[in-house]
Amino acid sequence: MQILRRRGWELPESEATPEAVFRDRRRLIQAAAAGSIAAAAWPVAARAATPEADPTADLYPGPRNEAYTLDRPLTPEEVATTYNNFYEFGSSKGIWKRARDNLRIRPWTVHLDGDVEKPIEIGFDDLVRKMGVEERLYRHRCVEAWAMAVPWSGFPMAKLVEFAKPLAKAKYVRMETFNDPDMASGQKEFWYPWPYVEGVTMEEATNELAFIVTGLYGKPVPAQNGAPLRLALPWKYGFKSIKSIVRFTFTEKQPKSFWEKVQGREYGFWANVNPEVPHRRWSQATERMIGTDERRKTLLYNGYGEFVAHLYEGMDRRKLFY
Ligand SMILES: Nc1nc2c(c(=O)[nH]1)N[C@H]1C(S)=C(S)[C@@H](COP(=O)(O)O)O[C@H]1N2
Ligand SMILES: [Mo]
Repeated sequence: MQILRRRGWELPESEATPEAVFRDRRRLIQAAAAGSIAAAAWPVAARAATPEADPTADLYPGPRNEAYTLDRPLTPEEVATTYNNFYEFGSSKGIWKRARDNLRIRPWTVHLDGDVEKPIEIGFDDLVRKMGVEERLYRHRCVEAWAMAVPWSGFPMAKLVEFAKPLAKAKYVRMETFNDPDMASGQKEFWYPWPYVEGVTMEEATNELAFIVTGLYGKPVPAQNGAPLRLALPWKYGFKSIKSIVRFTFTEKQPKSFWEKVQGREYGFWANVNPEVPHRRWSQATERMIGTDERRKTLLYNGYGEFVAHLYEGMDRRKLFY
């Protein structure tokens, strides 16, 4: 039984907008049947996600994990779901419709392989039910100096690592996005080294902050934000948070990421947020909250030092931050 809880981004009851109608399934179906909701009148966020059709929709919203708090207001849902980086669907920020209309997420098989006791293939719906979901409020900081604060849902990456049963020799987790140029036209751009790849150390993967995202704003995560499962590493630049993952490979070798292959002098393996180390094209001193003109000072480790600073003690400071 799902208990309806009021959340910060939900509209007050008094605003009888199409959004409010959308949230009431029965009324929506009746209204649609009666032809009283024109598709164009649907709010952006409602069109961006179709929880009704999703067999895991009953899992959301999961219980909020209160250990992670924000220092700023949440980014509105219609902003976070319409301003995206997802190069598989194009290099502009406005690819959300293209992702929504083309990304097919069922069936979706997740592979866990490499240095593991035994390789596992599991369907996404089975995996998310096995892992369960909770909700966390996290900041997200893109290297292009924009930021957002959103309620992700999902499960700790540590739980997935435990399920995969890696061998002691595994030092890294390499992750891969789907590769399907017919579905994702950006992947026809042959100068990019598809598929998108990212990697973390085992210590990072099992740090409590590393989070496998399956939901956003109390619903299954929309296509454009990396459905059906993506990573959230809030202390690192956004490009580390790989979307639409199909494979987790445990390995002794440090993985070479998509952006490292594109431009190794601009994008490194560690990519920890640091306001003092500028990127070649963007100062990292401040950030703009998307949907606003507000600029904020960027924090070391994006403000998550208490959770992660110990992972990097004694390491070359400069190398860690690009
Ligand atoms: N597969 C894939 N994952 C990706 C990207 C991408 O282009 N492809 N972009 C990254 C970048 S640069 C950022 S900032 C975030 C953006 O996530 P959002 O669209 O949910 O804000 O996704 C990251 N993960
Ligand atoms: Mo980014």
